[in-house]
Amino acid sequence: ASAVAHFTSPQIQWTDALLANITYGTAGFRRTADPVLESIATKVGVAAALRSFAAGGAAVGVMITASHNPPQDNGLKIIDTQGQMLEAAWEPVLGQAARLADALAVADSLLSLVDQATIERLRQAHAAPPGQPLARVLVGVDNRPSCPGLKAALLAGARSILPPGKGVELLDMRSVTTPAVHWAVARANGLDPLADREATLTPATYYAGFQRHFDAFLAATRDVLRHLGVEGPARPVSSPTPCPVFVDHANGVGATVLESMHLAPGFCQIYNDPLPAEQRGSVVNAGCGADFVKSKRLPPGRGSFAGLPPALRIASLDGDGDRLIYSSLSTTTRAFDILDGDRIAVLLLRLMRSLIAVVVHLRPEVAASLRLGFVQTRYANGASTKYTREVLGVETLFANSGVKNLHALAERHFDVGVYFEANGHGTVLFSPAACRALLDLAATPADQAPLHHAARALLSFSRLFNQFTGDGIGLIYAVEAALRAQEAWRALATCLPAGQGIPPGTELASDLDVELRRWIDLYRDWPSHLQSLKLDRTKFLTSPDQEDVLCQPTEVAQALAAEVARLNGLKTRCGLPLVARAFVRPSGTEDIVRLFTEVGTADGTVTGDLADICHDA
Ligand code: 16G
Ligand code: ZN
Repeated sequence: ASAVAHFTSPQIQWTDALLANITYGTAGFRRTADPVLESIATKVGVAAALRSFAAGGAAVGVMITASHNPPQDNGLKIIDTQGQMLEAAWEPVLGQAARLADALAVADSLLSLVDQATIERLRQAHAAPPGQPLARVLVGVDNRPSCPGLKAALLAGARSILPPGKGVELLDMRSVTTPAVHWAVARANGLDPLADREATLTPATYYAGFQRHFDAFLAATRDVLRHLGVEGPARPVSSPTPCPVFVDHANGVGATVLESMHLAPGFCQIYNDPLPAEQRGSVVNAGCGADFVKSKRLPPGRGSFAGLPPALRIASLDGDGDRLIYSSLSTTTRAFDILDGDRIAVLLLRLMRSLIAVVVHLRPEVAASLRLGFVQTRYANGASTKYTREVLGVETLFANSGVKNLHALAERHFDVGVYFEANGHGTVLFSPAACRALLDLAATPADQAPLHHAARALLSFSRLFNQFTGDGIGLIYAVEAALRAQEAWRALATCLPAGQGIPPGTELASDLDVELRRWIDLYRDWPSHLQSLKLDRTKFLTSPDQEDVLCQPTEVAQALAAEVARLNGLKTRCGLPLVARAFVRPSGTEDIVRLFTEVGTADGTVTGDLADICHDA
């Protein structure tokens, strides 16, 4: 309890209303950045150091960010020793500790997280002479004005578990994106299954890897095509392209990172209004960024389009760089299409499926190590599910909202597990068997082309995906890679097994506008609607494994089921049976209840918006 002073603050009135909203959820702790959050930060510091100490000194991370929330908010999230979200069993205890004002009670509560032997070791460590650090905590922050104060409180908490000199090693990663902290923690603990030799433990090398793997992927793609005698313009992508992707960094920490990266000329351009770096944190996510685009269905704000190309491909990050939403904007007509997490997943699945098909055709025995699958949530548009299941033939499963739920399911079921939330959180995971297969395949001697080139392409593409949580910047590279090469790989996947030559016109995408349109036209979203209802969320209870099944209040569950059943019995004006879906669940991050509704048609075609299609209903 040596951090007594930090736990309690006379300014805080610990009212019931305040306490009710302090819980450690999928987003960690999140609220207005105030003395309460500062007090929570100290407790999180203690918990992170304790977790590391209990794990024999393995690194544990803490990210200070409120992601897509407004500038005046902030939050804290612990990153566990495996680079993933905090072990679920710690969440309620951490929540309980955060709600306590009394320092000794806080210490007791946190110590209840570890076993008696760990407490005994801690006691001995206090008496022992200085030596190796016994706990390691990595700390990253986004660019909000409240970050420095919260970081100081967090560090004070972390240091307090052991005396200086024999205690806690603190690694300050400064302004970084959330996924970079996940990666750094995993790396520090010796985990990064697909890492190449050049990667060292700095965020700069981590980010630089994306450009390198992107270049290597396209080079290998060109090599496969050249080997098979396919001629195309195959313009080197490192030279200026006429069509850069416009990055909307949400004025978040992604901006700082992008400025520090050596981006290939012409690859991307910053979309947002220019602001001095020190002012950005005060307007983070305001009228721009992934969440704004997805939930408001509007293009990110920008004063003027003067000097911009007529058609823009925009990639919107969120404030801490772990989400990505693409969009397409005509600067002349203002026509606007959103390419959300569902659609990003579809694009990646499409390319991944072709890459795997080619490699498996050339080396059939790897098929068992490269089983591809997809995980989404029930917020995914039904048209995307229909597309992945019926057009791509990819097994598609549903998890509850929250990255940790999708991550766990993808990890459990597939070798190559793509997971995405509609809101843009997602990545591709590779099982240990898949990693071994990818590394083995990539070691195929150069004289065994095209397998040598195809395997290099698959490995390089795979390295664009953070294995611990989705990385918005890495995903931009993955999407851009897919747009440039998907047609080539699709042709290879179709022609090679059929023993046919590659059609003469096959080439790396030479026109990204055409590729973008092709992506938008893969399927049409079914009309859907997401509403926030200002109801008491504590009254709503859903089934633990199926968040779309409401258990309480039973009257609401019954009324909703009856309405969905009624809609499902109806036909559209053209006589097509309706496929309706609706569910309510309490938000895990806001004091509201969310209502999702969607109407599609059995053959997948829909016309008009929800109001129109339901006109007769
Ligand atoms: C958190 C989750 C996000 C999820 C959202 C649901 C992480 C890193 N973030 O932001 O994945 O979609 O919560 O929010 O897991 P809701 O419970 O308010 O609908
Ligand atoms: Zn985020």
